Amino acid sequence: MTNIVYAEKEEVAVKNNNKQNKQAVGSAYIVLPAYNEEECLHNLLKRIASIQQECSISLKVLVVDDGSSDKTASIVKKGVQSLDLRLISHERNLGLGQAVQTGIKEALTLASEDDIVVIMDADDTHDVALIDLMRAKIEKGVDIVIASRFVDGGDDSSAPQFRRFLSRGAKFLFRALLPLNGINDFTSGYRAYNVSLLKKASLHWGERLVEEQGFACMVELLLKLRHWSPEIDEVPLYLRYDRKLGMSKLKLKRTILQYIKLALRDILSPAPRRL
Ligand SMILES: Nc1nc2c(ncn2[C@@H]2O[C@H](COP(=O)(O)OP(=O)(O)O)[C@@H](O)[C@H]2O)c(=O)[nH]1
Ligand SMILES: [Mg+2]
Repeated sequence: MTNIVYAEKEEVAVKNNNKQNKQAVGSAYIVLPAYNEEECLHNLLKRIASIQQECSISLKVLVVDDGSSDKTASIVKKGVQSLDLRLISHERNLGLGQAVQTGIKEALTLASEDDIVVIMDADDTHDVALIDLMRAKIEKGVDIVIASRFVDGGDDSSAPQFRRFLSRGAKFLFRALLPLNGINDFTSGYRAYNVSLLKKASLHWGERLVEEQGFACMVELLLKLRHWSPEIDEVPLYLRYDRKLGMSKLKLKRTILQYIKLALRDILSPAPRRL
C-alpha cells in the first residue's frame, strides 16, 4: 500500500518565464528514495530549497519513504521553507527498486512531456547544483543525464574503499558486456531523465519497469531504457560521502550477485523490449 501526504507548506513554484524555446524544461520532479534518512534528509531538502530561486525551472520533490522506522516521514510532513514537497509512504520496507518504481510512477502522473525526472540519493551526498546542468543538457536533446564519478571533474575519494571497488567493477563489467557506448558510470544513483522517454518505457513495461529490489535497479533501468535508443550524457559528480551521517545501505555481496545476474540475463535474452 502506498499513501501520499502533502507537506504542510504551500507550493511556491518558481515560474519559468522563458518558454519561447519549445524544448524548454518546465519542472524537475526530484524523486528521493529514502530509508531511515532522518540524519541527512533535512539538510538535502534545505539545499534543494536554497537553489530554487537561481534555478530556471520549478522544483518539485517527491520523497518515497520506504517503511522507515525513524523520523524520515515527519521531516517531510513538516516541510522545508517554500519547497514543493510530497511524501509517498510504503507501509513496509520494499527495497530501493520498489521505491524508485513508486517515485517514477508518481512523477509521471504529475509531469508533462516537457518536464524532467531527477532521481538522487536522500543521504545528502549529491550536489544539487547539477540539477540545472542536467536540465540544460536535456533541453539540448539529451534523454538521460548521468551524474558520473568517472569523468573529468568527478570524484568519489570520500567513499569507502568497498563502494569504490564495487562501482568500478560494475563499470568494467557493463562496459565490456553491454552495448551502451560512452557511459562510464552505470551505477550512479543520481540521474535526470526526459519525461517522454520514461513515459514510453513505463507504458511498455508497466509495473515491471523496475524489477530489481536492490541497488542493481539503477543499472536495470538504464538497460531497459536503452531499447528506445536514448541519447545519454554524463556530468561530473563530486561525491560528498563525507556529508553522509548514517551507514551505507548497500549490501556488497548481494549487489555483486545482482549485477552479474542482470548482465547475464541481458546477454542471454537480447530481444529488444521483451516482456
Ligand atoms: N526506499 C528505499 N531506499 C533505500 C533503501 N535502501 C537504501 N535506500 C536509499 O537509496 C539511496 C542509496 O543508499 P545509500 O545508503 O545512500 O547508498 P550509498 O550512498 O550508495 O552507499 C539512499 O537515498 C537510501 O535512503 C531501501 O530499502 N528502500
Ligand atoms: Mg548515497
